[in-house]
Amino acid sequence: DLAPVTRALLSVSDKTGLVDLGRALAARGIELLSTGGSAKTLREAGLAVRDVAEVTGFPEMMDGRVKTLHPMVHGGLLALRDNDDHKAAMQEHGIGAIDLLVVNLYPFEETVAKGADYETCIENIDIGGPAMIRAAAKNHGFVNVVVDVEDYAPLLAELEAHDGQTSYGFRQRLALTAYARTGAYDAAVSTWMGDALAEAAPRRRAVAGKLAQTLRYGENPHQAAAFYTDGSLRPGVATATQIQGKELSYNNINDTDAAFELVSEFAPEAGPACAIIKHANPCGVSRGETLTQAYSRAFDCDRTSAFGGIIALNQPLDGATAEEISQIFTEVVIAPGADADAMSIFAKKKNLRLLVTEGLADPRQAARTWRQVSGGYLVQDKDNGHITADDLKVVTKRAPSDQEMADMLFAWKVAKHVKSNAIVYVKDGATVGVGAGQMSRVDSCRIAARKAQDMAEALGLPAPLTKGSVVASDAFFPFADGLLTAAEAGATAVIHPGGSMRDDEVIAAADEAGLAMVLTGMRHFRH
Ligand code: 93A
Repeated sequence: DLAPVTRALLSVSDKTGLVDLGRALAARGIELLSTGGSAKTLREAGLAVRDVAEVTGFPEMMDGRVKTLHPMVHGGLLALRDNDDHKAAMQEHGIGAIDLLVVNLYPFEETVAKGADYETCIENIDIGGPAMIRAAAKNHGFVNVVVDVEDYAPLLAELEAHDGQTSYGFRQRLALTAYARTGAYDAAVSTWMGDALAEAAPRRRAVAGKLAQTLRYGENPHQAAAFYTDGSLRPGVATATQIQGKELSYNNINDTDAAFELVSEFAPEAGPACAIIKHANPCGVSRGETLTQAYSRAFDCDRTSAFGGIIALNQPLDGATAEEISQIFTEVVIAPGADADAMSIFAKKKNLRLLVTEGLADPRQAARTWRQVSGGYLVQDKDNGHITADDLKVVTKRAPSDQEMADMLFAWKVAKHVKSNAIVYVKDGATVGVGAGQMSRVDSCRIAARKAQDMAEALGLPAPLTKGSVVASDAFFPFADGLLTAAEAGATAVIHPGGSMRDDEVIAAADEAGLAMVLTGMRHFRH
């Protein structure tokens, strides 16, 4: 199943490693064909190259839109070397076989990420490149196709190992990579067009992704896993720089994303904020006078769960906060920067992963989320819903105080990031109890209150911090029971969407208990 490589076509936008590759191929006596810019680069390095234009008998034309789209090229890639008809056709038309294709495509994804205009993006849709890649990959029985600079070295090693030939298994793997690339490329085009046309219905889009990291395993050690990025340059776990620590795991990436998206709700201009995440749910979120205080107050919400958690900060990490964080075991810290003090303190904690981003995520930015179900995908707009104090409707006899109002808006932002049924108690800009992921709302109310009680005992406080707190619920209270549980825990004000059949009953119970209640008219389910 070994096949020799005697003629190669090189046509690359990213010229990284091109000259070295060309030189190594030429040293094996492999003839080099190439397109305009690639040929120029090779020639300037002193290599002998034949222009594709010479092979096709047509100049590259129409600003390069048509350069390799020709039977002399595609015949050379697609001809079956062991088929008499194909051999006769090659003979008759003077088509030479091309055994190796090296292509990387016009940088469409990068052009989109840079925010280029519509025409520029269109011009960066590569046509000839994917056509050749698909042809060569189809004919992997004989032809090698390389679409990634990372595969240059393995290709040369393969040629070396087999005296200028490649094995069938090797060519198959190259073909698989090639189709993954062309598939992702067209998906990126489709995603971009969907955005450009503000096409609300996601049904006309394909999923785009680029393999960023092969993970050690998935959610559990027996599950293989990988991380794909979508080419967006937005601040977040996918674009962050890792300063130190082991490779991120599947669960780390998921939780770090949750932590960073949550802390990004809090504009740095409004003061420091910290979110601590466990299993994609916050176990403490707080504002503070300082970053250290924001962290400590977040930690005090649920010290037990915070162990081994993921911490996100909305301002650059400083030395004092790094020192405080170092007191317990933490998996990941993500922040929009870290100063020298912080880095030297963390350097002693080899296992702690530190990620820095360039700024925060924009929680209002439009985006899509994907979820897999058996047999398909669910696609929806990202929940970038947002409310201000003006959107709230006070429905109780008592109106909330300014402090209650500020805390309710804080609690509401946190609740959006808690798995449903979400219940979040907040006092003075810090969560004091979080109930997440329960099948009944009243259980989330009870669990959050119970955890606050436990923390009060652990910290030696006279009363749980839920006393005098406000409470947010991600969806309406279907009955008064959840509300009454919150009142019993000491909550004095409640924020929720409203809209239940029994709203009147729930409002009456709030009035009875002396609570202030506001309705948002917006739900934040998160499953
Ligand atoms: O404009 S194209 O779609 N038309 C073509 O016929 C064609 N052939 C190769 N783009 C085409 N290519 C692409 O040109 C390759 O995929 C590669 O990205 C680029 C290399 O051009 P150059 O060698 O001139 O820098």
